[in-house]
Amino acid sequence: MRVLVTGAAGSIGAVLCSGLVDRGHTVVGLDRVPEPEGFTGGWFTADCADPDAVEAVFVAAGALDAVVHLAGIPSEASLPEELTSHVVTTAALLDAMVRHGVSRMVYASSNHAVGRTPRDELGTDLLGTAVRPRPDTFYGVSKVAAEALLSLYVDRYGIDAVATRIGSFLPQPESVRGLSTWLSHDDAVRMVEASLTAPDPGFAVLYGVSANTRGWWDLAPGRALGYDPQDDAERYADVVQPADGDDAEAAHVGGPFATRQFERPALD
Ligand code: 15L
Repeated sequence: MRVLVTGAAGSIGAVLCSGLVDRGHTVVGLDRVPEPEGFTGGWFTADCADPDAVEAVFVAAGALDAVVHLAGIPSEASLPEELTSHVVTTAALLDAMVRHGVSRMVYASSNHAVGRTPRDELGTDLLGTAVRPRPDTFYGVSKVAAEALLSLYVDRYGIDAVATRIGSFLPQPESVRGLSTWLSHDDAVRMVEASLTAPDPGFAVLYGVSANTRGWWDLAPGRALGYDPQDDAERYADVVQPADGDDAEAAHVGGPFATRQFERPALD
């Protein structure tokens, strides 16, 4: 497939671009920063929040099969900043996709779309995707809103869109919470390739985590699309050091984002 990857210079982007190329796909990178050294494939430097710039990228890029949209602030900021970073960028890309006949988006949503879900409400159950959106931050709110936008465009225009609610994307888990939330690099590539190639997903949501023994999220929606995670954070359990904040982080699935330190007015 010929895939436009936004946020291609970021930590997830770099891993996915090389992983998709290794699997035989052609990758076109898009980021606000210039092409990283060693990148193989086309590159565009532009801001996805600028619809004219996005349109120019689609014109210059030529035929695309799909967009993998990773670009966006990966942490908490004010509500307007988050909405621009996640919702406006998604809208600009979706509009360009409709104009240019690109029929699939794989979207980097986040576990923080449901991060305010209390762990004690789950008991021993896994958290599925047919649950109330329960964001823990303005970051999480904007991910929920971006997912809603995908749903609208799937219904209006018949495109396919897979929202991947990513856990903790790291080379290896670094905290006790991470033993539940880790997404390995290799599983991230597996997840995105499955989301790109699953036949007719329509609008779908999956949890982007590895097959962690201590996982909290239901992997069945991902497996239904062909995402077959192979890694398990448990193999790092002996090297992860307990920390003071572990109990506070364990109260909600969003961990630190659901703690009081993130509480602030929306427009500050
Ligand atoms: C995310 O979605 C964030 O982008 C990242 O900064 C981490 O907070 C990660 O989730 C996580 O929950 O570990």
